[in-house]
Amino acid sequence: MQLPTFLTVGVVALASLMPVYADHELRIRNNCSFNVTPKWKDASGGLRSGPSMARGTVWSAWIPEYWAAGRLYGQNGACIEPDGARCTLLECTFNNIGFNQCNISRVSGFNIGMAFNWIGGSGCQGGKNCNNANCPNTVAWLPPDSCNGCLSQCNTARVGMEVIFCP
Ligand SMILES: *[C@@H]1O[C@H](CO)[C@@H](O)[C@H](O)[C@H]1NC(C)=O
Ligand SMILES: CC(=O)N[C@H]1CO[C@H](CO)[C@@H](O)[C@@H]1O
Repeated sequence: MQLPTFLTVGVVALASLMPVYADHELRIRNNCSFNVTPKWKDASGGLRSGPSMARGTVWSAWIPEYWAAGRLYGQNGACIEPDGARCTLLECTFNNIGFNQCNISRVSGFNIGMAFNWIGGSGCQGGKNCNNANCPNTVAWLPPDSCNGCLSQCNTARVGMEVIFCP
C-alpha cells in the first residue's frame, strides 16, 4: 500500500523528533606508524567509515544501543569490504540494553594489532589486547573456533568503548 505523501512526511518528521535513545561512544586511537581508516557495520546496516587517521590521532563515532552483530576493523588496504575479511576484527553484541559483549577476533585474519577497553561503566570485565598475529585465545577468538575467556562483558547501558590500533 502506498501511503499518502502528507502522511509519510508526518511519520518521518515524528521519527526525527524522537530522542536518540542510548548511544555508545566508540573512541578510536591510531597508534600505528601508518594511516588507518576505521570501518564498522552491524547485522542490518551498510558499512560506515571514519576518516583516515594519522598516528597518534583519536576520533569518536557513536553507535546505537542494540548494536547486534557489530564489527569494526582498521582498514590499511588489507581488508576486504564490507565484512573486513583478512583483518583483525572487534565483534560486539548489544542485543539488550545494558548487556554488552565484545571480543577481538582473528577468525577472518590479522592485519594490525588491536586493543579494546570499556570506558567507565560499572563492574565491567577487563579489556583485551591482541597486539600480534599470534596472540592467544585468552585475548582473541582464534580460528577455527577457539576462545578461552576472550569475551569481555560490561552490563552498563551507554558504556563507551576505546579501540587502539597497534597497541
Ligand atoms: C604505541 O605503540 C608503541 C610501539 O610503537 C608502544 O610502545 C606503545 O605502548 C603504544 N601505545 C599505546 C597507547 O598502545
Ligand atoms: C559477542 C560477539 O560478537 N562475539 C563474537 C566473537 O568472535 C567470534 C568469532 O569471530 C564470533 O563468532 C562471535 O560472534
